[in-house]
Amino acid sequence: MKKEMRYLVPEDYMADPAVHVFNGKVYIYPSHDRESGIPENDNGDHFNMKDYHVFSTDDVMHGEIKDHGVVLATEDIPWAGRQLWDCDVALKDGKYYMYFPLKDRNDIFRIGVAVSDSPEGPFIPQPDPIRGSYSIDPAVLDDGNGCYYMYFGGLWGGQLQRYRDNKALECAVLPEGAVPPDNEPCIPGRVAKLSDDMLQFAEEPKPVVILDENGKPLAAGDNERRFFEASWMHKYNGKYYFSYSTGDTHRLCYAIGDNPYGPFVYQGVILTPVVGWTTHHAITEYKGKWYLFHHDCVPSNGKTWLRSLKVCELEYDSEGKIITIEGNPE
Ligand code: FUB
Repeated sequence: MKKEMRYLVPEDYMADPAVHVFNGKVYIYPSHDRESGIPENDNGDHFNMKDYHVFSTDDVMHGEIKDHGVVLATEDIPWAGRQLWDCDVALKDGKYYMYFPLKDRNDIFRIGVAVSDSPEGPFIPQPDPIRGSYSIDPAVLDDGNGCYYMYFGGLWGGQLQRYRDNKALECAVLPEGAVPPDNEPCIPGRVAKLSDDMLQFAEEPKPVVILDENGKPLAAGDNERRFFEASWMHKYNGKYYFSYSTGDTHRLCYAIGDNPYGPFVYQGVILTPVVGWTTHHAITEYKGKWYLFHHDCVPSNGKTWLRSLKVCELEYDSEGKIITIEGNPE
């Protein structure tokens, strides 16, 4: 389906939106792309971001998008190496917790936490990353019952292939093959409940298993459906919708489960490929309508590391299936 699309911050490059409604307003927490001169590679070194802005609005499609300025920067983070990638923010007991992936000084991605009294920041970072954290793209679900869950992980430059059972491997392993006998399961994203103080994992991260129509975990070579990065979780009619990017096939897909841990059953494509390499999103309800926040590289003429934030409406059919949206229709 073709949709009315809006570029949200045309004056700058922003990507990877996380979006929540706090105090009756929509708050957008994107990555802040910039030109750092680093050549493009499969490790994602060209995504060399170093700070975050926060934006807010009370009219998603047509209202003013207010820029609250820089709310966290690498120079403020005691353990920082490089590359501030996709973040998310959660509210608990009047405090706002920003979760962010950043490489430490050994060039290993960890997930950090920064705290604020306001959704507009500034966010004050904790001295160390979350114990036992790894990889990228944290997305936090407030389950509405006092429990918060972090979904995370990303392949290739996101380093998820370097871990099995939450332990670092000596050598990264990317399984392959979509058909027997090589149909190894794909590397799953991860989910972990957060501690009561929101600053640590309350448990060892678990795999986010996505099943196909036959009840089998999606295979590693099933590149058009398997998890790559960009986890997001939302609830609709009491079900848990886990959505994600397929990375090298450039789709946003989703799977549905009955609880925050899954398993989730694959459903289909939310957004067809956009101009650019990465695709990344947030799904949020506001004033009775659902929105898909995402990004593309049209304004930068296809420079994959200079992405622009977009939004359009998202709709479900009568059975709760998301109606597929065309990324960049002609
Ligand atoms: O912005 C850097 C990385 O690109 C994100 O962490 C991924 O999800 C992809 O959008």
